[in-house]
Amino acid sequence: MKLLIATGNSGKLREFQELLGGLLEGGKHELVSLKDVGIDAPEEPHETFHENAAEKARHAAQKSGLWALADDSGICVDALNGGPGVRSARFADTDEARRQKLLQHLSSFPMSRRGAHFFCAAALSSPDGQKLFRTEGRVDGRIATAARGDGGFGYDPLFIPAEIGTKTLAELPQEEKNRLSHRGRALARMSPLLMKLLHEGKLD
Ligand code: ITT
Repeated sequence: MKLLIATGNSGKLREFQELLGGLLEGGKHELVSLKDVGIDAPEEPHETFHENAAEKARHAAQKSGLWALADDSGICVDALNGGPGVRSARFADTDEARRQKLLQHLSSFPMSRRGAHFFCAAALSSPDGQKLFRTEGRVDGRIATAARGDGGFGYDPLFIPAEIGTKTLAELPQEEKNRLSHRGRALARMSPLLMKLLHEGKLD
């Protein structure tokens, strides 16, 4: 059985593969990417993470004829009224430019006013797009005053998880990020369904 991981973001794809690795052990399952099946990532026209995640999963499933798993995620900063939030990818053109822009917006804010969270809406669609399963996850923390660390991707060098306290997500080993991240939590909630799908080939 093949499961399509419907993302055009290589950092996310790597994390999906790591997070789903355990579920796939011992079975005849295969994770395939959008690149493998030659499908482009769809637009993200909606105002909520859940609607965008559903759109991405359905689009990829219907185009490929496979079950497809997608996420829509982003960083929500208290001092920016939850922004860039669902527009995190569109905040600037590159990861580096997005991090610089966020640091600039918060330059006058002390640590006590740099609260933020990462949010992930995950969606799993049946090949015909008729069945859709959704979960979500979040991790709370603060925005650092400068980028630190080489791990992860995107906004990770700026985000200090509350339960860690000092290091950014990009300074943690990848397994540690996966354990506490918004994506790790959303997929942990999806995993009973994924287990059933991968072992029985369908979901009711
Ligand atoms: P797909 O839609 O193809 O999956 P995308 O990068 O466009 O890829 P999103 O629309 O969900 O994905 O945008 C997410 C944005 O939030 C993007 O800028 C990411 O870098 C950032 N982001 C999401 N999860 C993150 C994480 O775990 N660590 C760092 N940044 C993250």
